[in-house]
Amino acid sequence: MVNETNNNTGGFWGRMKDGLRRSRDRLIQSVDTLLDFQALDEALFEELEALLVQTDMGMLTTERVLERLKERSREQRISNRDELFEALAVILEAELCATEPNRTLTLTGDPSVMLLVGVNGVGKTTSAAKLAHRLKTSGYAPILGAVDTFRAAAIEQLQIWGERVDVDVIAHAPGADPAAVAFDTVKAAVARKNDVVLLDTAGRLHSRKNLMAELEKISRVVGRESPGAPQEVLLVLDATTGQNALRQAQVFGEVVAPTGIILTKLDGTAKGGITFAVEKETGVPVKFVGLGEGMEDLQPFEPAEFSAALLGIERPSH
Ligand SMILES: Nc1nc2c(ncn2[C@@H]2O[C@H](COP(=O)(O)OP(=O)(O)O)[C@@H](O)[C@H]2O)c(=O)[nH]1
Ligand SMILES: [Mg+2]
Repeated sequence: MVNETNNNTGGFWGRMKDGLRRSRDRLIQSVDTLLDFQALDEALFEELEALLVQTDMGMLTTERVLERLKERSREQRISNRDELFEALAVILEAELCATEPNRTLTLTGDPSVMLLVGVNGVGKTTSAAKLAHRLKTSGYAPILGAVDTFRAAAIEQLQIWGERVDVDVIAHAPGADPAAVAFDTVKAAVARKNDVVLLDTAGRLHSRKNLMAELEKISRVVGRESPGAPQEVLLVLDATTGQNALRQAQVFGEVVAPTGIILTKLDGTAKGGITFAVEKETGVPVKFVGLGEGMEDLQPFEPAEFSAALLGIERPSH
């Protein structure tokens, strides 16, 4: 299944650990020095606060998390660095699970139609292809639609990916009506017995009104061809853009109703904390994360693995 927990992701999540390394190493030194004196004092928590804020976690979340860590360090008499970081990872995980977000993809449609939306360059096309690959590997029969008809290069890019992951791509000429491509892709899916339709949309944010009209038309047209479609509207956000990603989430949240977020480019960024802020501000669950440019580099979001990787530690066994 697509969202099932894979315990073999150490290497994958490991790619996230580099981004924060320098500040974490500095923190670890401070922790060790302070622990020599057997005291978890204010200065240490201030450094931890700076570290978490630096990940773009947001002030409110950071403060709440550190309050809990203080409580726990008193209760459990935390006396070494590993215990402290493990306790913090467990608190971060709990923070991401507090509202019990539904992170699974809806795959019950006939076919299930998924729209990938987001501004230019965030990784929509790449994520559509990676998701197609992932679904195919899990036994589904996906098909891709080149709904971004704005540039010829965008269509070609998806076609090249389609060949690479061995998934059919439905495309029209550049400049064609995006909704017509969406419609044809769903029709092709029905005819070819594809059970998942992945639509790679354009990312122009020329105006909210136009974007809304275009995405509404696409939704209406695919809904006519397949009842209940689109089952998913996946908002793609680039983690390296920090606060900008947050703003994009807000804008798109006003235009469409995203059912999930794909957070890309978490490899090598120190801004992974944006995950917390994005979920808090939008109420939309992060369903997948991108940690590289290859076809395998998209994984279901796993709060425990993610929280540990953000702190650069192995996943605590609890
Ligand atoms: N490092 C890294 N690069 C990514 C990731 N996802 C996408 N990219 C790169 O980001 C660039 C833009 O991606 P693209 O899919 O064309 O974005 P789009 O304009 O939203 O369709 C490409 O060079 C991708 O290879 C990721 O998870 N990690
Ligand atoms: Mg694209």
